[in-house]
Amino acid sequence: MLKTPARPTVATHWGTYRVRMSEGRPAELEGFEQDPAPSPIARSMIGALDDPTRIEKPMIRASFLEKGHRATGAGRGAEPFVAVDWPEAIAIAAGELDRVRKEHGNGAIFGGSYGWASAGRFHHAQSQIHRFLNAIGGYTRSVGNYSYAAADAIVPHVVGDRRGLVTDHTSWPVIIRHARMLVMFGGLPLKNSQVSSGGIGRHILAESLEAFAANGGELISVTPIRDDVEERFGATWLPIAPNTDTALMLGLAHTLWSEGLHDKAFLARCTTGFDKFLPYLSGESDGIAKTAEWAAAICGIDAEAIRSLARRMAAQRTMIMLAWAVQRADHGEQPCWMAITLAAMLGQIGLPGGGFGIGYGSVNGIGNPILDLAWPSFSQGSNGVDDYIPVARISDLLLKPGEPYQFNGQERRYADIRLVYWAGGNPFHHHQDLNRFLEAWKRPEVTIVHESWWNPLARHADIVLPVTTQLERNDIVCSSRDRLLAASHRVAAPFGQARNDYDIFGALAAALGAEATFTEGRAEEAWLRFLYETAQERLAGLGFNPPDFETFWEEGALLFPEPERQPSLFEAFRQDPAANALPTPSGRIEIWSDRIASFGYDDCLGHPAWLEPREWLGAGKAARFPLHLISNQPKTKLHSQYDQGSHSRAAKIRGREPVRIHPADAQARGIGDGDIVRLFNDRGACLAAAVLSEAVRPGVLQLATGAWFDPAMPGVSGSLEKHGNPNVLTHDLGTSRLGQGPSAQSCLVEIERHDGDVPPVTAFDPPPIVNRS
Ligand SMILES: Nc1nc2c(c(=O)[nH]1)N[C@H]1C(S)=C(S)[C@@H](COP(=O)(O)OP(=O)(O)OC[C@H]3O[C@@H](n4cnc5c(=O)[nH]c(N)nc54)[C@H](O)[C@@H]3O)O[C@H]1N2
Ligand SMILES: Nc1nc2c(c(=O)[nH]1)N[C@H]1C(S)=C(S)[C@@H](COP(=O)(O)OP(=O)(O)OC[C@H]3O[C@@H](n4cnc5c(=O)[nH]c(N)nc54)[C@H](O)[C@@H]3O)O[C@H]1N2
Ligand SMILES: [Mo]
Repeated sequence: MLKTPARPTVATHWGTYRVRMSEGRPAELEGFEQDPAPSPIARSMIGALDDPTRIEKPMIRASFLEKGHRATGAGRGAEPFVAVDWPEAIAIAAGELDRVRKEHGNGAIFGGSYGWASAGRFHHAQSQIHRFLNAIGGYTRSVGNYSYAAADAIVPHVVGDRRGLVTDHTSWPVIIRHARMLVMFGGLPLKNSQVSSGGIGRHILAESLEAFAANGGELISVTPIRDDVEERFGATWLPIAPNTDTALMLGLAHTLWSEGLHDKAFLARCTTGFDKFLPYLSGESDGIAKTAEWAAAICGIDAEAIRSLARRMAAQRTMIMLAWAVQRADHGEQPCWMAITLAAMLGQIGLPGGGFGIGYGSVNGIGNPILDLAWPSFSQGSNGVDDYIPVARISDLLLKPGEPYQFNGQERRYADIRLVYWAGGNPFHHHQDLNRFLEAWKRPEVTIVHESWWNPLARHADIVLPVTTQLERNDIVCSSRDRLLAASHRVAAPFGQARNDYDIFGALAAALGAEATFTEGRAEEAWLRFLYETAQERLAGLGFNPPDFETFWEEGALLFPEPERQPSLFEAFRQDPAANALPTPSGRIEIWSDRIASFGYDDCLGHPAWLEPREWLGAGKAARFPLHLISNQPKTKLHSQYDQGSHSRAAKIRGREPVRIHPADAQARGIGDGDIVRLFNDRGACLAAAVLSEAVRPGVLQLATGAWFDPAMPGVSGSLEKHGNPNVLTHDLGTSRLGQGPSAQSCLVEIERHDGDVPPVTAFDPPPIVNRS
């Protein structure tokens, strides 16, 4: 077995740490010496190794153990569990997988298993589960993500691929040197740049913003929440009404056009369709000129401020940045398309520090200068089923088998799912309208889950298989958004009977006759050596000389230098649009798209447009639910991970998630600071603790995601959620038929003081565990 060095390293989604050991146990995770801003999220990790929420043994829901898949799904989340030994758990799970694939075909297994799991190339739960399910014949999968699904659909129609969204962002060093102004829709919150999927060498956002500001650069933060940019960076705050960014951008575009400030030469050379967009902008086609006044009435920002901003954007090198949150809303495709259109009108796309970029403040890695190399990964094999859903259509999938739906120009039908297998994600965290999801989750015959903790997903499963945490196994960490190659050392023995995902899938594969395909005869160490050697070879191709595996394992972390060449986004295209044509139908940036127009969608037209969200402050529904709820990412954890940990719990108020409210809105409702409040709408209700704050725009509430779902009546859809999980309030409608992305940020609610009895939070109490009857 691989030896853990005396000074071990742990590499996580929130950064790299050196472990101070004491008497053979981890005592503290200390920030990596090359990281200027280590994240405190890691503080929760050691205490959670053996806290009361840990799952000790394989567990089966009581009635499922008795009746198998004939047990009603209605008991999920409400029933006690029975502990079983590993051989029995593997036999039951393998038996169900085999039955379902034989009776209904592999397409009846849903293995999308969306979620962040843990950093690490080998113990990557998504790769593990997909490789396993592929080895036994395949599964219905999910495509896209909750982060930027709408952008992922629209951006490739506009620029041909995912440049500026997923890859090729202009780097921070280039922005610092050349940009004079950043216009940031959704701000650049440091809280979010604590993390990046797959691992982090250095946290770069704070130092980049400092350097930009020190250079005299100007920051404009367009967001409903002031501290989306920290005060010390001196940004100007434009407190926009949520979900109205497209209207504001149209107002800016109208100003540019009406004052002749748009770059006609760039539009002619590098784009297509401005002529078809212009009648909409000018109002010639619909009688509504998208003037600054028109925009002001929608977005709540003064018309003169809009005009002045447009002029300043045209007068200097300006980068338009869009947080992913802005598109996680009804018609989330539109602000992406309109941001690119606005950048095209400014004519700075392809120039250093100009143009646009999506996601700069959303995770640490966007704008990080990376190496031109593909890091190795654990192969998933190939899927014998080619059916899929857009990831956020999970409730529809389970509730509407066989029904048709639209997705990006296709008519598709939902599969008939009998078995759901989840490892490395938490849909009771990530999905919208959890009361609806709870009903959907009762539908399949079998649900199998790998978890380390009794979180809401584990509590709602039939078969719960306990897995190791990152501190309990060895791994290799490298991310496509960083220059880090790190070891993550095993610093603790597995808790109870917890096993690695790999070993669980290996045992299942053996039971189902697929062991050789799944393991290729390798155990953990052999896989790590194989992955390292692949990385070594590719790094050698770039002229680096990484050490042998033993030295690497001892040192723990290698951080490679920034590449010298850092081209700006679309630099080559701008220089020669014919030779470096974009992979769009026209070869250019498409301000009008024939292809999208041909779909005939009224929720995504042939050009970017202001399409009213179903829920926003201007909607009729605001008469009953007058506040716009922003459920953004939590500062003290990653999603629901480590909500039970010390760092997350320290930020709760009387055990509940804080909800920020403007003092005027609080006063109108008799709500005081620290009061327990009830947020509600037609879909559900939750309790939270009020924090009065002028950092939120009037009319807006902010309740971060991540509190473990804690219904007053377990298993009963619609009961009061006690802990502060905003997804009992959000709606479960796709952004549009084009993107079908999650639209959590379009959500109207009302809030009231909760007088009387306050039910205790029970999210961190494990479910009842009983003896076999
Ligand atoms: N209202 C609202 N909802 C949202 C969002 C929002 O902005 N607003 N944001 C959305 C976004 S962008 C995202 S990405 C999602 C995030 O949703 P998820 O990624 O599903 O959330 P996590 O809490 O990270 O879930 C990961 C789970 O994997 C488990 N895990 C960790 N390591 C391992 C492992 O090695 N093996 C196994 N088997 N399990 C492991 C953890 O315990 C945890 O339960 O939430 C979405 N939901
Ligand atoms: N600490 C921590 N960091 C994280 C995560 C986490 O769970 N914890 N999750 C990671 C993941 S998976 C992702 S996808 C990213 C998500 O990154 P984002 O989606 O960018 O993050 P959010 O915090 O949801 O939103 C950022 C800000 O956008 C603003 N905003 C919301 N709606 C609107 C709008 O309509 N218009 C405008 N102009 N602004 C709006 C809100 O004020 C919010 O604070 O974060 C990542 N970073
Ligand atoms: Mo995300």
